Amino acid sequence: MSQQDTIFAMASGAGRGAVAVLRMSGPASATILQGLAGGLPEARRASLRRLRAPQTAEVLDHALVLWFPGPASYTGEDSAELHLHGGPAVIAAVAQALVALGARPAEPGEFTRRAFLNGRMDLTAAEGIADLIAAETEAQRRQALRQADGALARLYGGWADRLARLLAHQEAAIEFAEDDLPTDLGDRARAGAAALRAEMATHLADEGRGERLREGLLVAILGAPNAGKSSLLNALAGREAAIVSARAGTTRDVVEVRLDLAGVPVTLADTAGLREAQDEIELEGIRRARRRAEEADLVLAVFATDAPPDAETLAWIRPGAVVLANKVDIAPAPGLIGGAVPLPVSARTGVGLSNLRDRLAAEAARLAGAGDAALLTRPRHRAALSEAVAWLAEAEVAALPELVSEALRAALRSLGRLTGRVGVEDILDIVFRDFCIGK
Ligand SMILES: Nc1nc2c(ncn2[C@@H]2O[C@H](COP(=O)(O)OP(=O)(O)OP(=O)(O)O)[C@@H](O)[C@H]2O)c(=O)[nH]1
Ligand SMILES: [Mg+2]
Repeated sequence: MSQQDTIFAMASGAGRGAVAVLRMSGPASATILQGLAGGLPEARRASLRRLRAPQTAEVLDHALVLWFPGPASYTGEDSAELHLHGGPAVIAAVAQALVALGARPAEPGEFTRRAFLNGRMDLTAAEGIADLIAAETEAQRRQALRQADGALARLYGGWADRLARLLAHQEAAIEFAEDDLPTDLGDRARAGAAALRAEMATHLADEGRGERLREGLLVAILGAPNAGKSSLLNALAGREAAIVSARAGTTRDVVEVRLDLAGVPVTLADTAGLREAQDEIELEGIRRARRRAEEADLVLAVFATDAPPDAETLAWIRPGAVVLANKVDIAPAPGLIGGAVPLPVSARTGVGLSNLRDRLAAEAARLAGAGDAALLTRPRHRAALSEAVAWLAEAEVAALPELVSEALRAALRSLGRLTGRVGVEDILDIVFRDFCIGK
């Protein structure tokens, strides 16, 4: 996978369409485009061209051609876009011509990888672009766009800059102890490390909201057989996704539907009714129900108003759980169930369902996303930042200046891995720029 290769790939989705966008990038882009379109069009302007097969000169398509000379392109390299007629035969013929002219099909993510390698974006922005393409809901789209725009790159890059400066001061204090430097450089480095660590710790204490928004929430519906779990799932999904019957023990497997709750993608899982079962299939269903409840971000504990609350579902009423009293059409909801105020609903008549939707949307907003703040979105971010925080803590208590230096350097490396810019070399530049040491 050489960066010297000129690569191409469809930028638009698979299948037939009015237009298919093919993207090319790499050092031979200009030559290849000349060979295919008979000349280089004006940069960054759409031009209508005949595309010809290199050997036979047969016209393959009439296409809009865009030429993006590097470095001011997405990848930073010379690149081009061909807006073809979107049929499979057109695409195949043009791809064949590109290969004949010396390009090769791109690997997954190779354009963005090149953009990163050419310094067009940091790693977190590249991840943001992947997330933007995968985004299914409004809140996901907003979070991904923020990240692709460099919100995390700026935050983490800013921290890395401050850290590099602290390290430079600390190194200077060691190297040039004899010279005419301020004497409290070491103390300042420690204080700076403490301030930085506090900011990072605040950013980390987000209860996983950014990660949850990116991945989607899992909400598990739990309750005794016949409580009306499957009926509620169907009501919320707006379709008959799960089988409902008057027989206790109807649902055996986990039945899942996807919902969009206030912009947060949610997987709502209906589960087997919890009880002391004999049947081995039902037992397996109940095991799965419990497992799903353990994994869930939110549990909906369902009780029927015409039956006493069962012990196991009561045990699932943990902080944050949503408690439902279903079937209020046949009996009134009790004021409290297991110490919690239940939401009165009827899956049959629809009473209380809009309250339930509002409540779920509020819970989703609480658990995932945070309006305008830039949140970390991947375990990778959390791991690297936690590492940096640990090293900063180390720097604050280290006994020797050299150890402070070591710890700061390690913290900087963690941040460097996070953004993908691991340069410790630039510290020297900062030393000399900040201190004018020597003559
Ligand atoms: N009157 C009334 N009946 C309901 C309501 N919700 C569900 N039912 C009935 O209760 C019975 C059980 O409903 P299900 O949705 O299958 O219950 P479940 O909790 O999924 O039951 P299992 O899958 O066996 O665990 C069915 O006959 C439903 O029609 C309600 O709000 N009011
Ligand atoms: Mg059911």
